[in-house]
Amino acid sequence: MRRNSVTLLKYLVIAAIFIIAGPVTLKYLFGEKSGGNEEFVNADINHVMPREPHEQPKADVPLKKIDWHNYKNIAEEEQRKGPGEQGQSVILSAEDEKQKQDLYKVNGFNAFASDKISLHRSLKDIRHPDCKTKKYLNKLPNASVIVPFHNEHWSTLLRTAWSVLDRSPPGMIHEVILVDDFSNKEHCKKPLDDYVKEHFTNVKVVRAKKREGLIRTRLLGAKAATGQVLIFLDSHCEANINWLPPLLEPIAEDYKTVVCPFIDVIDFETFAYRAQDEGARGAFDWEFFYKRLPLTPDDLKHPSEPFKSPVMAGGLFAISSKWFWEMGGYDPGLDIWGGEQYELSFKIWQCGGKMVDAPCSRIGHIYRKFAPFPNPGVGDFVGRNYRRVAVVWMDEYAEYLYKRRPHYRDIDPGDVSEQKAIREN
Ligand SMILES: [Mn+2]
Repeated sequence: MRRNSVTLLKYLVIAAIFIIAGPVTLKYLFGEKSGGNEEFVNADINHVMPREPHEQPKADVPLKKIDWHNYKNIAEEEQRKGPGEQGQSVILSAEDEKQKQDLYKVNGFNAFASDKISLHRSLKDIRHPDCKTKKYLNKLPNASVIVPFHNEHWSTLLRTAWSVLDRSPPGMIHEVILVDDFSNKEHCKKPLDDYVKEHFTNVKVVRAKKREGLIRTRLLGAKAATGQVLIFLDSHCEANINWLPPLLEPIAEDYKTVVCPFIDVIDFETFAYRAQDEGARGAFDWEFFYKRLPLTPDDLKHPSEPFKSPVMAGGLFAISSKWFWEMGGYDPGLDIWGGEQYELSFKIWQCGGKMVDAPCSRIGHIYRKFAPFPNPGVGDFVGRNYRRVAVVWMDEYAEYLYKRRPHYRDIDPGDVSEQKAIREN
């Protein structure tokens, strides 16, 4: 029990630093518009970078908010019937059950069941009721959606793209970029190019020339993107009703705000869609395992309002392109995967930005039953990433990490001078 209270104390210290680092967030908490949204007003789809933030909106022009719901689309989706429609489970026949194993093995989820479901399947609207009447700024930035993948299953990858396009206001998705991390499944190659060419106008496939890992694959997508906001998604997601405006509005108000959606659960076996919970703040323990902490009493008073969260889960978030690149993107010295969510989170708030979770933006994600890919076989790359993050961003708090994982002290983090320079500036 004593250990628990010590741990709690440590979290509180981190929280205190967060609050000191981001006093500007208080303004947001009280619903005041922080200005600066002018930078996106009159954004046209080819205008890549937002205007300079020093151009403030004229005080006498009120910001107009509108209802972005596409009611025609919602009504059509409510009529849909078939396997998995309305976010329901798929029931496989006894014959199908015998056939599902091969696809299960290479995906870590029931891809055979996914193939029974339409690429345009409907989901149930499980948002908080307040979200259904919420209005957002009438001018919002456009977004490039970046979907890194390695050997993703055909129907789950395409359903990710379709759900994004089907449930977004026209023109707000500047592009969807499918970033192929050197897949070797046949369908990920020419068949994917052909499908994209035939069915989409604003989806493109970008390919790595060798296996890069998740972090560098995301960077590859970000470099190819020309939208004002970058939205990173996993390759087996389904965006739910009106998911996009709640992600974009906090960024329109302050380009240094990074926004995460609520991540719902798509069942790895049945593809049923359900809530994970109704929100939590991101955190970590001193072995760098991601943790979720309860919302504050104040957050609970406004269940449809974005709330501050100091650490992102990592896979799904929206960030202005301007802010992402001002911070140098991800540390390119991080290898494959692991620790990048901490690196970016620490960087965001230590460099004067903030992070919020938007409860009205919900995106389903398939949490796999097991990891189907072999270990890359390049040693403890996760440990090295953690060591790098600790050396650059954690000062004396790195000691808590080393206390639990003493061997991190001896890992060579490589050259971190560039990352330290980003922190200094
Ligand atoms: Mn995933």
